[in-house]
Amino acid sequence: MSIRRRFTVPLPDGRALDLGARTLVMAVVNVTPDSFSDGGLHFDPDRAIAEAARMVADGADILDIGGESTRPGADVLPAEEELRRVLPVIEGLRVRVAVPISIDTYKAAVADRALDAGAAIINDISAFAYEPELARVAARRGAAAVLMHHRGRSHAMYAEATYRDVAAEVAAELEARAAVAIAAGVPKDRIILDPGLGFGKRAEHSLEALAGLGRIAALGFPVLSGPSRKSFLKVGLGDVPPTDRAWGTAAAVAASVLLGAHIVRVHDVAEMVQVVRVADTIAARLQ
Ligand code: HH2
Repeated sequence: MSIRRRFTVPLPDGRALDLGARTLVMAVVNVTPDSFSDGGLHFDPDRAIAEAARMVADGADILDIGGESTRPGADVLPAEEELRRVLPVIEGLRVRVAVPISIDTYKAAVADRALDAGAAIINDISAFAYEPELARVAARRGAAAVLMHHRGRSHAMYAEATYRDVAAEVAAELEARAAVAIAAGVPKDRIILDPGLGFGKRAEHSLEALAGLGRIAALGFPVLSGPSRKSFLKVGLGDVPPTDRAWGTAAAVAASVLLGAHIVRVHDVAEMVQVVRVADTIAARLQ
């Protein structure tokens, strides 16, 4: 027996994400000079395209393209600059890779143009809270939507990080965001929920949100987990830099799969593909 429900999430291009049979790996492609984990590495579009193509060869099922860093204290980027970063990468990848492309943005204008360029999934760290218009873009365009839990904004990451029961509160707030998306016209079967590890959460909160992933899965939507290289891993690893957190990420990815995640969002694709393949074989045998 598997712990996971199966879902088919339709995409605007007629394809669908088949979720639950095996864990899908979403690869992080940050076209930014300042991301916390890999800042500047793929800032040049040609390098970003080459790196993303390599991630697909390594087993990525989805490419998540982001042009604005969400790290604590990061500057808000004008939509035009974000588009200047992400559009050439999406356009280049659409003709090079077969996997669905996701746009990591909270801006309606960016998502709309990214969908024109070939993206099929909107990944919003604010779950349509920063720009409510984004929900209407998702509805109109038939995009799949990842709604991530967050409190506050990235420049004040911990201002609202007070919880009594992290898993219950995160699940309740995500359920409310899903209701907002559905009210705006996004079909329920296109919505994926994410606990937002590290967002509006201190390390202890992220660990509790991850351990309580089942509470989110119980809401009846597919679940995405994004623990990759995040600072909450320092609770176990000590103060090592993000690029030295691959093994810690592996533990959190395996835990995510065993707790019911359908998709994991990661930087180290080849390594984490191995992790999810093995975790899947165990998850399939959970009683
Ligand atoms: N984490 C980050 C960005 N986007 N989206 C979802 N759905 N879930 C996440 O956990 C998530 C996300 C932060 O990681 P990264 O993209 O590597 O860093 P930065 O925001 O600094 O570019």
